[in-house]
Amino acid sequence: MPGAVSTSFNPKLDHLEGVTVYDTTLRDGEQAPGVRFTMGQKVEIAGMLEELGIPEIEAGFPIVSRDEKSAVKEIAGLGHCFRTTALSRIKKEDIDAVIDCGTDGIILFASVSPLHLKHKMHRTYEEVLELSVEAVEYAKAHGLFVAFSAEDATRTASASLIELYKRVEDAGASRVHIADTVGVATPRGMESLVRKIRGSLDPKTQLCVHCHNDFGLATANAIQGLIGGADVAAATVNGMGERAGNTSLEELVMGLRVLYDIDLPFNLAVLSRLSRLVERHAGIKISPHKPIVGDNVFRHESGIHVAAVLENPLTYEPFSPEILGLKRKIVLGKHSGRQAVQAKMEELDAFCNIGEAEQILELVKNGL
Ligand code: HCA
Repeated sequence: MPGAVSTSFNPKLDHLEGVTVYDTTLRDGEQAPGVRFTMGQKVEIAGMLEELGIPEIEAGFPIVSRDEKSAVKEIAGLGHCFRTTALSRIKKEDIDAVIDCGTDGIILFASVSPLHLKHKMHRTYEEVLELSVEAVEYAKAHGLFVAFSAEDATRTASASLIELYKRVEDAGASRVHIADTVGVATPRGMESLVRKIRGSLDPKTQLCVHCHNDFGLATANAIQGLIGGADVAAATVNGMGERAGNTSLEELVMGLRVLYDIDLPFNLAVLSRLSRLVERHAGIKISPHKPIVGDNVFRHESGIHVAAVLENPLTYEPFSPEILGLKRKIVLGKHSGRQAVQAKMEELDAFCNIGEAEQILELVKNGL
């Protein structure tokens, strides 16, 4: 990729060429405590996701409230290029709420992990299988694209998961999700689970990984799931979501692009603007060292780094800020060197000779 380091460290994996990413900022992202997007904000975020080139968005969870349902309906009616889906439990009233919204698809979710069966579903395993099949058939009969997510899949015995997936696949689900609901998967664990599930599904059934970031592994797990054979990964802008959040959209897209040279059809220059828009609307400030979009990602202070960056920025940057429509910044501070001072002066359309640069540096390092 022009403007990025060579990716020869990572193997080229041809099967990744066909993978896609979908966005769930307006559903799982908004489940971050305290976040409430207005209808206008949701429409604005959806518009920018379209500008990015996202192929699918999960627009919300219609049964949650009247406002939520109206927003999903509004977005579904805007005629965007992406596929719209909405979340639903395996309950008729939830599915009807999605149908009323006019989305293209539905994401049904249910859990068969022992913990969730006992303390959340309050059903037997067999009952959940039956209800899941009925829910898929009902949604399918209403013309929806049907995805089915096994919640808490990473704490569920793989034999139970496979049986559930086979039953919903036979009932008409076009995609099944492995949800790492509490973020306990590791990259190796996720890859091996994906391989097992992929091998037991009809090749036409799509497999999606939905990862949470409780151990900071959501992006790594999503990428490793795709490497293992998943077709789709879910993500949210800035990785926002419940608890420690979800796979971050910008990390996933740039990771696939730069580290694996996968040319997803995204307008990368939109990523940073999108991140700022969501940061503002969510009221959740992103950390300066947030990968890809944090303030410090293209700022350099250390003298050794700055000297090399001025000669060739890729010495200390994995890719150029211009790819994201951003600019690199040289920052003066206690770690600065002479060249940084001269570069800073040039940035300000001024000039200083070496002696002057040294005097300025003295002041910067030891206080004015
Ligand atoms: C949740 C449900 C879910 C569903 C994931 C998916 C999860 O707990 O809110 O759509 O595949 O993480 O299990 O977000």
